[in-house]
Amino acid sequence: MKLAIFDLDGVIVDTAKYHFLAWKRLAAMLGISFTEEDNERLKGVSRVRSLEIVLELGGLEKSQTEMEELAQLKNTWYVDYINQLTAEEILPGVLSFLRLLDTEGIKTALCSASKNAPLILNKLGLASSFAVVVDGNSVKKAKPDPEGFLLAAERLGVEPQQAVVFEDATAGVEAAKRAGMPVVGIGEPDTLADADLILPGFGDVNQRELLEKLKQLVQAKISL
Ligand code: B16
Ligand code: MG
Repeated sequence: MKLAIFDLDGVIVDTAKYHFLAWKRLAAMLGISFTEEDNERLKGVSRVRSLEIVLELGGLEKSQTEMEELAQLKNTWYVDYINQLTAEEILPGVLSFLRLLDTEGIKTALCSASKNAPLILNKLGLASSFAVVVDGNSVKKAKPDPEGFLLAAERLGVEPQQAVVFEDATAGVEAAKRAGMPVVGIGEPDTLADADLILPGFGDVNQRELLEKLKQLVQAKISL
C-alpha cells in the first residue's frame, strides 16, 4: 500500500447538509419539492448532474443557458455556507488517520467531484495535507468514471492496485473499482455493498488495525 485516496464530502467533512440546503432553496424557487431522501441521489455526482436530477424530480426541462444560471445560483448559496466552515467540522478520526499514514510513509491524495474542493480544504486548514488534489476542475469525466482516481495515482507514480480509496458514495465506490483500486466504504452498508470493507467513519476504530487490514487487502489483490 503506497497511497490513500480520500473523497472529500462525506469522508473528510459533511458538506452534504449544505448542498441540501442550497438545492432545497433552488428547488423551492422552481416549485419543486426536495427532500433529504432526494438529496441522497446527489451525493458524489457532479453539480450539473445534480441539477438534472432536481429538474427531473419536478418534471422540468431547461435550456443550456438556464441550466448554467441555475447551477451558478445554487453554487453562490452553497459557497455562502462553505465560507463559514472551520477545522471543527473535520469528521472524527480523520486527522489522526492522516498522521498515522504520514508516519508509515504512505502518500495521501484527495479526489473529489467538487469544484469547491480547494476552498473547502482551505477553510478546514487541510490545504497542504495531501500530496495531490484532484477535483471537479481537473477531470473531464465525473465519478463513476475512474479518471480522477487514476489521475491521482499517476501524478504520484503509484500503480492503481497499490492505492486504497475511501468513499461515501455509490458512484465513488464504482469509480474506484473501475480504477482497479481496493475501496473502503465510509457510511451505511446498504449503499456501499460493493466496497471491499465498510466503516461508519474513522472515529471509534482501531486505526493501526485498520491500516494492517488495508495492507493485507492490497497484498491479497496483487497476489490474485
Ligand atoms: P460542487 P465529493 C461532491 O463531493 C458531492 O458529494 C456532490 O454532492 C456534489 O454535487 C459534487 O461534489 C460537486 O460539488 O458543486 O461543489 O462542484 O463527495 O466528490 O467530495
Ligand atoms: Mg463523497
